[in-house]
Amino acid sequence: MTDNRWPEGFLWGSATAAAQIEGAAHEGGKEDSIWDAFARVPNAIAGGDTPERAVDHYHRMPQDVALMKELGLQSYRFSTSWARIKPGDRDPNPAGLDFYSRLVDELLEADILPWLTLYHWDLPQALEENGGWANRDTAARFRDYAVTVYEALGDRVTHWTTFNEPLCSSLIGYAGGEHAPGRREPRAGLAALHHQHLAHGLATAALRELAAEQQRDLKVGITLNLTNAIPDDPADPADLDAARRIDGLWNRMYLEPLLLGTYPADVLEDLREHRFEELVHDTDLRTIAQPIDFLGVNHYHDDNVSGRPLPADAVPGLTPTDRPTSSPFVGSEFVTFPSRHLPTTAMGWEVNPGGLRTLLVRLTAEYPTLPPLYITENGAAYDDVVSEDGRIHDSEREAYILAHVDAVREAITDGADVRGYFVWSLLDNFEWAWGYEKRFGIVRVDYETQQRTVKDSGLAFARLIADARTDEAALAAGPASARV
Ligand code: IFM
Repeated sequence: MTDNRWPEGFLWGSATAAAQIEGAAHEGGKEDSIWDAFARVPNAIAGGDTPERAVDHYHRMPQDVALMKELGLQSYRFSTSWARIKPGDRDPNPAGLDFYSRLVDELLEADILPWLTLYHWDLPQALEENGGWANRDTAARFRDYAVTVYEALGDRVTHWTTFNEPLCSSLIGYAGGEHAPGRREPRAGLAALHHQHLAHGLATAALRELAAEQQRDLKVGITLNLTNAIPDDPADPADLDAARRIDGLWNRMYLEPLLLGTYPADVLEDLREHRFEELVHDTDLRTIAQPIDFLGVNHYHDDNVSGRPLPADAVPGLTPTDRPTSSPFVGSEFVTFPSRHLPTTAMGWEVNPGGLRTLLVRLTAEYPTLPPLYITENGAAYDDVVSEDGRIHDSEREAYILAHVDAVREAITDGADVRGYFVWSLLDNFEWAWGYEKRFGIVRVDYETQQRTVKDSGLAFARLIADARTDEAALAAGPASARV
């Protein structure tokens, strides 16, 4: 580290996901994803909201890219919709590919690095009808989809993420039931977990082969949502064991196969009744543990966990709230037990920037083969108010972002190799089972008019980027020009 506070080339960006912003859910050849179908299930989504229109990014993409440029973003992390690119997982859809091709061109023209995620939870519904991620064949279908996207965009996109937060699209979607496809089948959740790992490995290998053939620069990785599982009472063996189990199920079941080529023995033991090992074929772990160029880390909050019996007001499932929440695999243990008396966001999530620093330092210490890290998501939902001056003075979100950015800087000082930070999210958007009720954007969207207004947090983030870039340029030019 130098006195400009950030390592050279540190990347500043913002992130979104296709189903959360695009809208045009049945336009341009796109067919149902599991989220379109899930939104039709009564009471699955708060307020009966759907991703049908979202924030209309499909039609407003050039203006949205102009907004990114105005904010000074160096990179934009977006996802492609499988159901738009290969509706029903059939033949490639030229209109779908064309949308992403135009997006990439627009970004490059604005000098913004496209950072592409292939899967941010929106499986084509047709594949779900064939078993979805519980069906091993879906891993091969994903590899073929990845190849289609690479063939269309690989000449211009260098940074590829296979999966975003597979925990959510496997265990929460197939065992917890709170996310699409809304299944509550523990064994299907575990099958989805393993098959998504396999899909990651197959796609990574295929992309590497194509890039090598064409002598292209390729950076490929995966994004995990990682937590610190904190025992509610560190002196209580039941709480300590609950913390071990949550850490195992939510962190190590992802990190270890991907980075070490093994599944954690203690978790397999916990899951004995589900016969997890039977899902793992001979060469799978070798396929899964392909070297990756980066690990994306999404972190919003820690999880305070306890092994004490569930109280009467517990809510089933995995979504952290301000009430105790149970997990389908940990028996009576519950998480996000709200006893730490920390401030919380509108999601009921604790605000504790030190947790991000701890997490990054822990990863660095625990995984010697860890690739460079990028914070691919961090941010906060708050109940924004539009002031009389038309502005959104979202001081809590601004403070949240700045404090977490500081925590990243501290982790770097402690030795973590973190190379970038993407704030979640560029725009207010469709927050999955919460619908449009929870706003994470640094840019407000008026859902009636689709008007965009940069919030104070967005302005602060833009200043932060500008300062970091000025310092970097000054440093490159020599000490005389350093910012005061
Ligand atoms: O909106 C989501 C995103 O899609 C995945 N990570 C967490 C965000 C906030 O819940």
